[in-house]
Amino acid sequence: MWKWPKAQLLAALLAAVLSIIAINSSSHAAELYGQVLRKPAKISPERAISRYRGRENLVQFDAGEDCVCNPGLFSVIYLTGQNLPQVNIPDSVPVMAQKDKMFVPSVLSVSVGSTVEFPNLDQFFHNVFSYSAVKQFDLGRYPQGKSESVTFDKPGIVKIFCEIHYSMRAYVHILESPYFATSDERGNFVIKNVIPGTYTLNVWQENLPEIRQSITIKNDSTYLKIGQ
Ligand SMILES: [Cu+2]
Repeated sequence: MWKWPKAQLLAALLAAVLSIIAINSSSHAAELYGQVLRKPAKISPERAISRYRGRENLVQFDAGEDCVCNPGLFSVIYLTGQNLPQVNIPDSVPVMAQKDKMFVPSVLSVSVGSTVEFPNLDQFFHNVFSYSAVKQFDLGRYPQGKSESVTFDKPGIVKIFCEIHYSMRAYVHILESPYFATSDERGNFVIKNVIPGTYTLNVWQENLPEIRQSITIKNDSTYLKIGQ
């Protein structure tokens, strides 16, 4: 049997160890977290009633614990730039349910290529459709316990409606970046496993101008307050 000369073997081992250390340090990932503090866009009371039936009082900023929130309370925060890692489709299927005549959640962000389930959890029929340029579809009417799905294969924003209940409205954000999050109703968000570097930070919120600014992520956690 051929044997490695001792010195060569040691050198090979050392090279292997060094390459593992290099991989680990270059892939050291950071966390970007923070809070979006922009107030939702103001809409007239008439529009609020038709669009957020039962949610009129929640157009204000201070959402309660049991928030049945209107879409304007949520933000989508995402990083764009050069040399982004590939998006990965998680094993868990993203869901936008129909519950109490609302889409829940009313703002959903997913990786491009994701398939979203739209289960009906109400005791009456709903329908899910969109005329958005990014994805046009109509899932027809279906009863409680049924679910239909849509695969979103292009990036962009898709507005979602129900043709039976005019007040139902939601947004699906389809992202090409692996670095994104939807804030909770208080604006809190976390984006994990970001490779340090300089990116463009994008912040979307319904009916407000989108924020775009440069951001440098270092090796540790970065906390951000946006829009105050
Ligand atoms: Cu409906």
